Amino acid sequence: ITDKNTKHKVNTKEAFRKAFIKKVEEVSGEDFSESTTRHQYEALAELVMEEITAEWAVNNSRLHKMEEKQIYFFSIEFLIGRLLKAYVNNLGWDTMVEETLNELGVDYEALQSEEHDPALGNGGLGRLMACFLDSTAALGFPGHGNGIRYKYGLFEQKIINNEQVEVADIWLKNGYPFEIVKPDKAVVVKYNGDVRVEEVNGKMQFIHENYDPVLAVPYDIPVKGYRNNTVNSLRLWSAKPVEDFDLSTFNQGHFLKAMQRKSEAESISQILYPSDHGFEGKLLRLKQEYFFVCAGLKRIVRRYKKHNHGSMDGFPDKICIHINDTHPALCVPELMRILVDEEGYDWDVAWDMTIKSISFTNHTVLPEALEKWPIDMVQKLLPRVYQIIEEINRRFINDMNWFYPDQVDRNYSMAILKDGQVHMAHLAIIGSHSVNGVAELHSKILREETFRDFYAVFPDRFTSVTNGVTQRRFMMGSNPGLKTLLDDTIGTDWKKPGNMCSLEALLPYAQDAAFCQKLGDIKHANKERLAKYIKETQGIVLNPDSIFDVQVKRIHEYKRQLLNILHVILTYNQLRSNPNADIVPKTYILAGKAAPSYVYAKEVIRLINVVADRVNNDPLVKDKLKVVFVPNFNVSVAEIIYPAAEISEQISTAGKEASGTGNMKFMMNGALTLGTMDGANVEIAEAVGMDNVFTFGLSDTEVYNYNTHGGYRSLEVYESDSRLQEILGQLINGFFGESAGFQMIYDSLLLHNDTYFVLKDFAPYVDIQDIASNVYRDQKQWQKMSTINIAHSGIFSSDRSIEDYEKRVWKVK
Ligand code: 26Y
Repeated sequence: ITDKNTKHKVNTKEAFRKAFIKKVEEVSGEDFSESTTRHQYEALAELVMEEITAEWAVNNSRLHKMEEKQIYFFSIEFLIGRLLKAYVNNLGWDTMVEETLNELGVDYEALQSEEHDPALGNGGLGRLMACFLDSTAALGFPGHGNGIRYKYGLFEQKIINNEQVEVADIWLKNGYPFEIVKPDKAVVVKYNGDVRVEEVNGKMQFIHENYDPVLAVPYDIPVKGYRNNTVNSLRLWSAKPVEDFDLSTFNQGHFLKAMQRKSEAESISQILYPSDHGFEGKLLRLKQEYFFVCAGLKRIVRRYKKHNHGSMDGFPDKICIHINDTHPALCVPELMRILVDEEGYDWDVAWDMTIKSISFTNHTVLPEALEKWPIDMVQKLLPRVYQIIEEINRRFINDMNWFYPDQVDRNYSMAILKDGQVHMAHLAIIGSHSVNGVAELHSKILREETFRDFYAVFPDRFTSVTNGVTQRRFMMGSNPGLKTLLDDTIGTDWKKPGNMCSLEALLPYAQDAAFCQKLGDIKHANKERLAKYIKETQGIVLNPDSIFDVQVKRIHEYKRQLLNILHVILTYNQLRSNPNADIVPKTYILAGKAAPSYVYAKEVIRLINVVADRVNNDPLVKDKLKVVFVPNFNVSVAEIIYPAAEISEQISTAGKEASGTGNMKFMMNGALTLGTMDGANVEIAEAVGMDNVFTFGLSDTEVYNYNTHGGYRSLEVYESDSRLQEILGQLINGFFGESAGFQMIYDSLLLHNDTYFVLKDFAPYVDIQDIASNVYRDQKQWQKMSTINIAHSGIFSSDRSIEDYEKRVWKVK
């Protein structure tokens, strides 16, 4: 299992069995026969950690020598999911563990469920980082995460009376076995105060004084590569007061002040902001952003200097600082501050080093998600960093006016500081050598619309890297049936990191009846598994012979869960007027959280649940139509849902979804995409061919043209479609129960001109749904299409994304 010459203890089944029993008895203080699932989980987690930390130490000392270029992902979110099974699999322990636990009568699934799924991210952006960490380690690159150890992750979602209710996520309540706290590596982060200027030996010195110090304490989580000896790190910072006080020496006044200071400090890493596309501009959030930027850079610089004779020369050749959206954009002025103020470099040299070190990925073009901080807030909280931003801005505008004297207006529109705000995207672009979007279409929109002026000035800076997801978690791990079928059919090489494209060897089997039958059987078993989960958690009984049509993602207007549910209502209306209609039975599964302050999205959740209630309890529709809203969508729930899906709903308004990554997870599990030509759907369609996806709706150009010419008239669409008249009427006429009017949704579609083109795309959506259902009647055809999708899913592995970043951006090799 692992190299016999290392200090690893557990490398045979017999050794594992003994070690496991012993460990269970140690953690429980009881005989093995008395142990609970919790103790068994803790024991296995400890064994895994012992094995990994031994390798980790070897890795770290190799890394400390700084021979290879290191990548650091700075991200305000890392949505890692449960780790125990991933560690077991990556160690190559899976068979050994499964067999042994089975022999001991231990339920491995129940044991895994003891792990609280850490929800340290909102959705796509945070989950992408977790996939990237997995792939970076799998490919053997030294790459590490740097973020925040939130005490409370994303809220737990409950559905009560059809509405979303948020419950605090206390993920640390039973402790977390996969982190190691390193108090000796804590650093101080400074907020507020004044900057005093002093001249020392003819050089200006900027001294930050009277500041409020906060201690940043690192917690490291190992990132184990797939069956190799790479162990990288995810470092999450926790905020603490600088000094814990001695109670006895404090009088009453001081005590309260000290307590207040303590809780102010700790508040920084208290909670993850639960909004994934709406910028709020809260001071605490700005503190968070500087917190992990400052702490992370400090440690990286300290380690670099230690192994480079105290010098920062050559830093950009050995270190890549990759910033995940603009939340860590303060890396730019902070690295400048370190180089200029602390290391004494001239501004121009420092600027060159900074740009060479930093690269930036944008994850959304929605205007409401663009970060713009009030200047006075930044200036007060981060006085020296702000001065540096001012200087970066001044020089940038100067240069621009020098090179483009006739374009003063454009130059000013690109400023970092304007309209009383700090424009974080501008700071990130100006301070990086590489700017990328996350799918081809998205990158094109960045170049041609969102950042058009920057593209004109820095064409070489812009690139594109299409997202990817880790097949090790989202296919091999969550769909073992499929993994085994693929192994048996084309051999096991496709599982090697970076080698997923060899799944194309599957293509001939698309025509193979026996293979297709097996693929269908595996899907059916996965559907039964999901049905069982839903029965147990929600009491709803599903028909596993119906089509499982799934839309799971954050709830947002642009993702158009509303379009989906309007179509469900249409089907329901059709069945009510003709209960014997010859339709293919269908189960609609939706899930996702809404930001707590996003009232409209919460109304959509309520609508879905109200419709589900009505439909599922109507004997008229019997087995033909079911609607389920699965509460609390998170990584663990996702792992049960994707393998069971047959239709993957990816129906965002074209031009709005930067990439999507759920679309890729569905595809590699054999679901067929039903979607708009948006984000990475375009590349999925390209990969499998238009015959093997169901596409519909406006193109991004059509949407753009409507929007630049005053929108479209949703009322006209409504007036010409009697189906819509009936459905929208039902939203407000009490059809779904008196207390359940949906005036807000109704108004958005008809009075406020339907910003996201729901009505415009309704008819084509209904048509493509019908086409998909008809194809499903021909199971051979369906399994053939499914096989072709799996065969072409290799390019959507995050291994491929990481290799692209390596070649286009970091150039590690
Ligand atoms: C500034 C704040 C309100 C904010 C917080 C979170 C802004 C944006 C975000 C998150 C954005 C996000 O998750 N974007 C998603 O990134 C995925 C990974 O690249 C994409 O697949 C997905 O299309 C995109 O919506």
